Amino acid sequence: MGSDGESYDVKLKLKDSLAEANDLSAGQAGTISIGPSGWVELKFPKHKSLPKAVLKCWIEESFRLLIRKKSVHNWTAIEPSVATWLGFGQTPFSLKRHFLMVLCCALGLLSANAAKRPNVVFFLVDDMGWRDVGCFGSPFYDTPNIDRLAKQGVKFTSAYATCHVCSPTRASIMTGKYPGRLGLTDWLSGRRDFDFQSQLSAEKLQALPMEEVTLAEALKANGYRTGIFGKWHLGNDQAGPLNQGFDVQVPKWNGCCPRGGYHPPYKMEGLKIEGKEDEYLTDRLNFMALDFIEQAGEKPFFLYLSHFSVHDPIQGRKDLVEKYRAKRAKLPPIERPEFILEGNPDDKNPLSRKQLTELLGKPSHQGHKVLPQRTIKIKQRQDNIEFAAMVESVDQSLGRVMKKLEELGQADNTIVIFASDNGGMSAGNFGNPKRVVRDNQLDWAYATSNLPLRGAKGWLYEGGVRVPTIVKWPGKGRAGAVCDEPVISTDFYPSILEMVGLPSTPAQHRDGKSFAPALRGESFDRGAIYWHFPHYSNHGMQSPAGAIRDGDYKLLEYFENGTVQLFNLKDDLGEQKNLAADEPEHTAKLLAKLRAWRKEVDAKMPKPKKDQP
Ligand SMILES: [Ca+2]
Repeated sequence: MGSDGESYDVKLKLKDSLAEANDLSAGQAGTISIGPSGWVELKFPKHKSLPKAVLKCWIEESFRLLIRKKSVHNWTAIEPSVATWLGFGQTPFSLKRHFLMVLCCALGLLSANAAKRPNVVFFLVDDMGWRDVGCFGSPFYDTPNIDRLAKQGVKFTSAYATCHVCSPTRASIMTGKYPGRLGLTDWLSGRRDFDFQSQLSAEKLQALPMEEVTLAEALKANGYRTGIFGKWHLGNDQAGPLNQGFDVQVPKWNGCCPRGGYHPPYKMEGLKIEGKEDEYLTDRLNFMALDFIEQAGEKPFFLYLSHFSVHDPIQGRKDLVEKYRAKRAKLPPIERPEFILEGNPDDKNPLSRKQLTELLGKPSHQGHKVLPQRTIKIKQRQDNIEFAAMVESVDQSLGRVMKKLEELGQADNTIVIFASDNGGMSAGNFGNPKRVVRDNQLDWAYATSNLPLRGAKGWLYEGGVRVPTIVKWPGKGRAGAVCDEPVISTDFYPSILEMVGLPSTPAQHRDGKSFAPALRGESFDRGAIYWHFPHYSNHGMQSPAGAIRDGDYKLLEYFENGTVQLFNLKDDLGEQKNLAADEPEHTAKLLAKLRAWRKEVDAKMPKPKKDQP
């Protein structure tokens, strides 16, 4: 099958509007030949520019591949069964992969003499807060290697995650699209509904759709060897990373958190354990990622080192825990309280900061659980020795990667991105509203403090969404520079394409904007950015909400009762002074802009309870 040596016409059918908009060669015919070995060859003798256009079409929009034998008039759409006949494979998943391979082959002929593209290391830390890094102002955690990277690259001080929990941000990194547009708006599989809610959670996807051309697929299509080490959290089974552009996945585990914790046995397939007593998951993933770098050979590589750390369970490596036990003992006394109270900003009678402070001392608001009027406690100090040890082991991992790149002579040809997927876990996880955290479990339930930012992982305040980010672009980007212009997770996709010298694919990464100009030191204006979380969070009892940041201002709109908050981040980074009543025109303008954006992306909203059966 597929080895008859005949030639076929082939063309791509695209959505008409997009083809016109991008002036692509949609509808042009080429030939596809199937050699004796079953290998597929794509030729376009009459349209020499088409292979590039084909690749662009495929990346930018869903397509149908149409074929016909040279002697037959009618076109036929390739269906899975026909794909088998052509030697493509049997499922839509493999059709996607094999078609990509064909295009690689075709493009490879054109670019065989091109210089090797730069490698890309995307070093993603889970749940690392904006203040959890030395060069971002941590008073307690030691991160010499991350700090060194900041001296070699650009430190983004207003970088944001597209969501305050894991999966949606990861989906944005992989697609360049907002979670609201994708419909993947909560962590997978998401929080279930509880009685305290006045609304029901919006519908949401449970996996990254296969038709998205992920960042990994875009790089793989251009000759990259691709590997994910650590957390995926964008779908199980066939929705795993091996069907979304990655050649290598370690471990074979798509869940949110390390299944067996950070100490062996890890209970995840594909991790080598050498049986040392001090074996530690972050180190193990790191060593296996170093092997991947070594094995890349002549090909450029894309290493997505997506550590499970510093997500809970909060379990540090033992030697580092002892280091921080000693360091904490020498800390001067911290003047502020260990916790403050936060309520639901959308409460019909929202509690003021003064009231919350008074309630903190009342018997009714003691303990660590969901307290009256949906209040919870948020940690205000960085003094958790288990968490500090987790942070430093991640830092050591980055240091080993940089050392390996130096050893292999690849440091000057490797782009390194350091980022986090959401803010620090300074609020406990009350996914089960009946959970009670005992006093001797506080270090496991409250990881860190995001001060001076308000809120925590799970909140739309800055503490939930502002994250540390550093980008090193050797030879092209600035070294030791600071950029305070906002950027967000959708921007990595087009930025990486530009940095490695590939054309942008705006229909795919349509919510992203390349920040390469900012790296070069050119003027850069990101424009407004948006958040959409039509669910109840695990890390607080606040109302579902959306938000917009535009210039210095940030507006939050809550969906239970319609409360709006407006903050000027330039003057009020801690989001304490709500300007909504003082600046009604500005508030109305941003609110209209946020709502127009929701309409444009067709964002799903929470459902009222009364409409449910
Ligand atoms: Ca996370």
